[in-house]
Amino acid sequence: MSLTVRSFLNLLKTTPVTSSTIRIVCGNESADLDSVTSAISFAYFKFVENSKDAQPIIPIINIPREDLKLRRDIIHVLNDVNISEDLLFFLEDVKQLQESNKTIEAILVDHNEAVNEAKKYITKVVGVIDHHKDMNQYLDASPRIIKVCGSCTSLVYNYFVNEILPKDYKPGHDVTQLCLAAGLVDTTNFSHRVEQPDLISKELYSKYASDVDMDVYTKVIKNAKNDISGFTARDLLRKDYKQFEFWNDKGIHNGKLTMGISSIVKPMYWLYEEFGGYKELKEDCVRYREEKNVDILTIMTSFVENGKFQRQMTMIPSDEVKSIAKEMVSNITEYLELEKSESDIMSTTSSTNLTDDEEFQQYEQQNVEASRKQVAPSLQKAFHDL
Ligand SMILES: [Mn+2]
Repeated sequence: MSLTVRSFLNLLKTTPVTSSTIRIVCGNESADLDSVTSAISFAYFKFVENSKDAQPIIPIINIPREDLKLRRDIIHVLNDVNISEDLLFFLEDVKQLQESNKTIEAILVDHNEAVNEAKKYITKVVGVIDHHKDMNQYLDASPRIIKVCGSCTSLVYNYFVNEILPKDYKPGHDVTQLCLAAGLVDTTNFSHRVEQPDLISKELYSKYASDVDMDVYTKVIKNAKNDISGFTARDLLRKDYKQFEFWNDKGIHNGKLTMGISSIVKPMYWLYEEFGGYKELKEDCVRYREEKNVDILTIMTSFVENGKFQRQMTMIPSDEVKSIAKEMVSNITEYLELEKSESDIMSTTSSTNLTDDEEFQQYEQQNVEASRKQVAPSLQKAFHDL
């Protein structure tokens, strides 16, 4: 019988770290299902490839342990393959390793440039597997696989199963299910953003986890992801959050602007209603923007309404960058097909008599194909081109 992912993680937890150099594999800071399962499966496959390594690679979830509970889809999928939270490693664990003077070499999955907190702990990036825009970093990393496709797990799974591991190797059901789960969610059961690597992995998944009903499992995971009952506004803002630094050569705002982008799976009017009205939600957003110490907090909502997939983009800039935010929006209006949206705001009762200062910069984003993966680089360009 092959080694289970659970027993691999258990082994990591019970093996003391003795070497002075330690290797981690780390997903991106949104810590979505793709990032988490890419990191775990990479570490697992690497151990299968060479179990004699004195110090196996440790998979890191790029958030504080406390924040995992906000990701019910991930908890659900991990639970399906018998992995509990106590077997996982988080930002605190990397911090601890760094504080004990370890050299930390990292493989990045589901992103190709280390940023923010994780960046502080990583000594050197030695490998990259990702499906985001290539930032042209770590050109000597090995592997260095960056390909456009729906799910990063497709790249990880194909790399090990088709290239690295022996021809007669049969991946276990649990590691297959982990990668498949992310593939299903990222491509809506292989119907959106599907590229060649996703199709190749789909073939393999059908072979090594043939009992999983892909359609049903997609729905189960999406339901778990959309279950945000009991969450506060702050919980929702930090549930799927990424932070960016934008640059401007002309020295506008001292040449630098920081932006946090929260992806949320409910429309803005739902948020107004759920969290006490327009003004109250705005206060929560401003507080979160201040907590993260960014110039602009942007909320990207995506949801299905009247059978139609829709997106909205809302900016909450600090007073200092309010006009910069407006200019950036006008730069990307055409690409994202933005339309100023008033209806939601005005239909909520507590929103009457808003002064201009209290107004949200809320837009309907008609270009629904553009997710944060595309929107963030376009905002960078908009700031750069000011
Ligand atoms: Mn991804």
